[in-house]
Amino acid sequence: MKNSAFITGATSGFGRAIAKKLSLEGYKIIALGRREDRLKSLADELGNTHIIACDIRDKDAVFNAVKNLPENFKDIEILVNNAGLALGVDGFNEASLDDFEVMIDTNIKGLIYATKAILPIMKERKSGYILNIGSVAGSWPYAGGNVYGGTKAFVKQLSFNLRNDVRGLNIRVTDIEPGLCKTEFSEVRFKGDKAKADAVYEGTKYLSADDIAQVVLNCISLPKHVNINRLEVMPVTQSWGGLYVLKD
Ligand code: NDP
Ligand code: 8X3
Repeated sequence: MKNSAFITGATSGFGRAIAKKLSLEGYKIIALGRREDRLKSLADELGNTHIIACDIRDKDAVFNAVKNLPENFKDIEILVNNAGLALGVDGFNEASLDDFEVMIDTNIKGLIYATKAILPIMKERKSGYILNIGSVAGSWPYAGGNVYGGTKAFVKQLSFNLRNDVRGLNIRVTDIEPGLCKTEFSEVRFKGDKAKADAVYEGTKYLSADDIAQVVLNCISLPKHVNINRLEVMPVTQSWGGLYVLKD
């Protein structure tokens, strides 16, 4: 049995697929998310899984959960900071400030809480790998991407800066930046409007959550002296739209 892999947002999409993939590789899984029923069914399916049903925005809950990990799950080698969401595609002026705050609190502050709680364990063990799930939205602007893209640009830059701060500790850091992938992401973004969510993926070949889980596993499987700094992954069907020029 390998060490523990701590995965945030493990109730759905990438997180769930990554938990399954790493479990098959022999890692013990620590799975965090809000939907406890889903965490329980994941644990039943995988075995050797410790579940943490909490909101990543709840700083005390995150720190307490890490502090109170069962003894045999304390050897965290892998942290996948995956929990996150986009809300809406409105322009900045029309979009809801509450939605902005949820994205900032989850994608930025939640990621900081989990990393701050777990990094001392990796430092102590002088070994670890932090994989942050960024997005193409952190590099490439699009209409309605405003604050969501901003949070993912933060994830990228924090990942780079973290690399400097863990120098000498034998800890790897990678920002994985997926493009179009069908998960519950768009249902969340369109607040349960399934028709709008489905339209995002209609008529094209998108990535699967398992593709991203495989990318995570590929990174982990590289020799320990190799650090991928950022890894952008799109389906072949996705490319850039070019710059927009307003004409009279
Ligand atoms: P899903 O909606 O399928 O999964 C999101 C996961 O995040 C769920 O497990 C959810 O769990 C968890 N989560 C959300 N908010 C919280 C919270 N407050 N506390 C704890 N957990 C939370 O989407 P994806 O799998 O696609 O998204 C995973 C990550 O990938 C996100 O960071 C997203 O921004 C990013 N991403 C997605 C892309 C895509 O096209 N799908 C592309 C690029 C990046 P629960 O609701 O149970 O709490
Ligand atoms: C998710 C990908 O293009 O919808 O981060 O922002 S995108």
